[in-house]
Amino acid sequence: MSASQSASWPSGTPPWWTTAVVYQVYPRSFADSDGDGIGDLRGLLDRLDHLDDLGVDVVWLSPVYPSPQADNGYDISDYTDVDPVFGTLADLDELIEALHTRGMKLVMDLVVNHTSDQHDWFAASRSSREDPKRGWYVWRPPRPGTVGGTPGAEPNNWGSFFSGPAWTWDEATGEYYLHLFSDRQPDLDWDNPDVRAAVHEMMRWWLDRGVDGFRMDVINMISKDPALPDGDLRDGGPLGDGSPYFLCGPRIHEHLQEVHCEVVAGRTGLLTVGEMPGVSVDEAVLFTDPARAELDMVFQFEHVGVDHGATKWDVLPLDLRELKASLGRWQEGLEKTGWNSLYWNNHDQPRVVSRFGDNGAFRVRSATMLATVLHLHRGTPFVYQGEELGMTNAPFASIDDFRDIESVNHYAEAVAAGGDPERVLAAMRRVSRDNARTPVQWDAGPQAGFTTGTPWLPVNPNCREINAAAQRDDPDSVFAHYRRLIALRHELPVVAHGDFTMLLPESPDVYAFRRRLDDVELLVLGSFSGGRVSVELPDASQWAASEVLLSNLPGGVPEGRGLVLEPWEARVLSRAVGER
Ligand code: TEU
Repeated sequence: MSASQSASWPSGTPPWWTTAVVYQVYPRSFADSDGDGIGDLRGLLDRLDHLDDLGVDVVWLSPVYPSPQADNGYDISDYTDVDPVFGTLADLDELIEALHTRGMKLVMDLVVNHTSDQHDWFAASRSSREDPKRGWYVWRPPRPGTVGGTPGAEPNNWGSFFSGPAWTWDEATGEYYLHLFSDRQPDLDWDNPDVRAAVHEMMRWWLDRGVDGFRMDVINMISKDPALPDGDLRDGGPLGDGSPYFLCGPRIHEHLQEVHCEVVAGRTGLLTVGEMPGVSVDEAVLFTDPARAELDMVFQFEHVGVDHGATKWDVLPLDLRELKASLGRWQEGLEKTGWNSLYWNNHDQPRVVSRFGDNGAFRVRSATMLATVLHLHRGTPFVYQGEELGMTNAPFASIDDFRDIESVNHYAEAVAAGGDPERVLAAMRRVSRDNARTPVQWDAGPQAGFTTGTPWLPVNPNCREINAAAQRDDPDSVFAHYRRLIALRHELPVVAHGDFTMLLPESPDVYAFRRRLDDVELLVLGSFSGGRVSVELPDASQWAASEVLLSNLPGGVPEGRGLVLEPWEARVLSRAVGER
């Protein structure tokens, strides 16, 4: 039985987003129209042809709301406006209109696990213990028997994601507030019905304005175990891991069903995506089961953790078998119920061609191979700006070149703890989020055509070779290959809806799988090797007369080649099979 027959969609037909491709814009680094060195909405408006040419269906816009920018906009101080650095609400209205005219949709980033410490809600909440908004955030007294503000007096031992404790002492009111991220990002208390009502109202306000959905930031962290217990100690230090008490917490499904009911139900054509670090396949099935009315899809993290040691800063070499085991498990787990999102990159991940490919001699080949493997899975692919050009990690020279709060805090903490600065930096060059955030490389001119001013984060010097202008009309470019992959998903039902079977799970250098829908079968092969490899498939002879649907070799696969792959080659074969 094929997956399209087995998957259960309430209406009987798969939703529109099962054949869609999403493109993520990180506005700060996309295109700058006014020369202040920071990308903006008018810059994006000027570049919509690029997205149109690529053929994507949806734009996910990282936060453009007013923000002190402690975490580049993931610290919001006003949910219903646009930060002047990015433009105005009128620009945003124009963007919605322009995208809709071109047949694309706009999905906003929704950051409601926390606000900025500069949000009016938090200003009120911290003003006094009696303020009506005190209970909108998570305030707690010091640990019994300790003196507030002294080390170890925090209400529990949780560490924050951005180094240091997850609690900050407020001298004026004599309590601590919780922040899973930086101290500039206090967590909202979702147990408080007024908080939930305010969030629902704000979401409706955006939908009424014309946006088409939300990507929900760390949404599986909004429900905490009310006892806030200590976590197991991390790395032998004083801080504990609170994740068992805040990931997919006790009321998470209830809260998301309420969001669906209060905000989404009754509207059509929307997309809701939950970003969920640490989510399991079983939880993801619950979140995305259409019958439960929670979310359309989740952004999971398992496959981007395969090269992490004890922390993300301990970088391990890629073991392809683990990557396949992980993605294969998710394909299988969400085959009958629910839906996967597919991604290699976003604004938090290093560039995939530098991470899992070869960003030297085989940059184009390995970038197109990685794209092929990902886009031929079942799920909704997400392309992060610059990925479609094969952009690489950046050559950061010293700590002064980094801007990201996570990286900057990590360096300070690791070096203070006695770490060798050069080793700390070496890891940061590989995994820092700033790798994803260098400006988009539009052309070979000054500042890569990103800005007429000084960019907030330096342009990668490889922009002279790697840029959009050089690729747009080149049929062998990374850009052209992404365009073909996106078109394939739109044109071939087997790509969107076919079932998925992983092949050769034990091969250390070949990624191979089959897709099948009705009488069409695809074989997808990707080489993760810099040498030639032979693919040992038991049914190899059956593919001898098949059609080459897609190849990343200039000129295509040579006649009579057989199942031997060139370095970093990707090949998609198609054949007709008897109806099952
Ligand atoms: O990220 C969630 C998250 O947990 C991680 O990806 C985190 O950014 C970090 O890389 C862990 O090492 C989301 C946003 O995508 C991120 O940009 C924000 O900084 C974070 O939430 C807080 O809003």
